[in-house]
Amino acid sequence: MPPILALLLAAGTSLLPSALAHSHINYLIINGLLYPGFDPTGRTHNRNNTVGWSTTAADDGFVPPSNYSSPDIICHVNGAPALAHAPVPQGAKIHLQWNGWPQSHHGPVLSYLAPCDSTTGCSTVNKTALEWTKIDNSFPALIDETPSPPGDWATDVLIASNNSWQVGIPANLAPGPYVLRHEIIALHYANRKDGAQNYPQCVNLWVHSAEGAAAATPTKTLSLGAGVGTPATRLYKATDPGVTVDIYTKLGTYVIPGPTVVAGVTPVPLAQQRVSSVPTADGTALLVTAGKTVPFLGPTGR
Ligand SMILES: *[C@@H]1O[C@H](CO)[C@@H](O)[C@H](O)[C@H]1NC(C)=O
Ligand SMILES: *[C@@H]1O[C@H](CO)[C@@H](O)[C@H](O)[C@H]1NC(C)=O
Ligand SMILES: *[C@@H]1O[C@H](CO)[C@@H](O)[C@H](O)[C@H]1NC(C)=O
Ligand SMILES: *[C@@H]1O[C@H](CO)[C@@H](O)[C@H](O)[C@H]1NC(C)=O
Ligand SMILES: [Cu+2]
Repeated sequence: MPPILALLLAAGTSLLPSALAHSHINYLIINGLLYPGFDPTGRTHNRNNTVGWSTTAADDGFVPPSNYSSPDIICHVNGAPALAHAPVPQGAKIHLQWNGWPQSHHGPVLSYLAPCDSTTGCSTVNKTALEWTKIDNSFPALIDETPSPPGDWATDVLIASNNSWQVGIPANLAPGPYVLRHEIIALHYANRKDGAQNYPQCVNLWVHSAEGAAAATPTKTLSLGAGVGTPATRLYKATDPGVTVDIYTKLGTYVIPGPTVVAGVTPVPLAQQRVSSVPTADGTALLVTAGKTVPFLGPTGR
């Protein structure tokens, strides 16, 4: 970015069109199959197949550090569970398609999982009781400050990947229903008081065992039972070094907010993020009816 642009940003001008455009997850792709996310800007949803949690963030906006202990940080403003779950084999990569991302909004890309009850799934879950374990922190979030700050961040990789991010589901993750909390923290105003911007997005998954050649070699199962993770309202503090940075000065290093990635899990490396992923068909989402998971076979209506 030219220094003059950085100065304008640092000075807080909102003349840049990109500063107005925020985003949400449009859809996910798992092994070529598309599952719809939730569009908060007004699209009508068939809730039977939408796997993205609903929110009232109609401006596609963010949650500020002053609200890090508010339930809004869990799954965005007034986040409420999706009815459907996207089925996903252990070890699969999930392609999360954002509806664009502004270049100015540099920052880390984070992903967490929280387990739900294995019979009732995630559609009726109490979001404040969810306990989150980090499975991806886009390390290194700050990729390159040369020739000058702010340089390239994980978000620049996301933009270069057609505004998408690949999240790996651990091959040894215990099968069952999970909420995936995927989040971008934009740092373009983090040099101001309460200036960082968190964009959390939640989707329901139902993890099942991989089959055939993709099956995991026997290894210790990753069980995210009670007490393993952290409630989202305790993930971050407004004083965290990773949310009080001035990205227009040379940082050298950057401390990614939140807990560390759970032991034994390797996030999809940055070098493998830049893949094109165009869906081949619509996926069949899973609903829980009378305590049983059933495929939703209706039209998906993206
Ligand atoms: C959603 O599923 C419920 C329960 O199976 C069904 O009654 C309803 O018609 C479905 N809605 C749509 C739009 O398919
Ligand atoms: C932060 O939370 C307060 C209290 O719930 C709310 O009024 C305000 O709109 C929130 N701010 C943002 C930017 O979401
Ligand atoms: C939801 O979970 C929170 C935290 O565990 C708990 O305090 C609250 O009572 C629960 N709400 C309901 C309706 O169960
Ligand atoms: C890029 O993303 C758009 C949706 O935002 C999608 O329609 C298009 O197919 C994607 N292209 C590639 C090459 O992945
Ligand atoms: Cu924005």
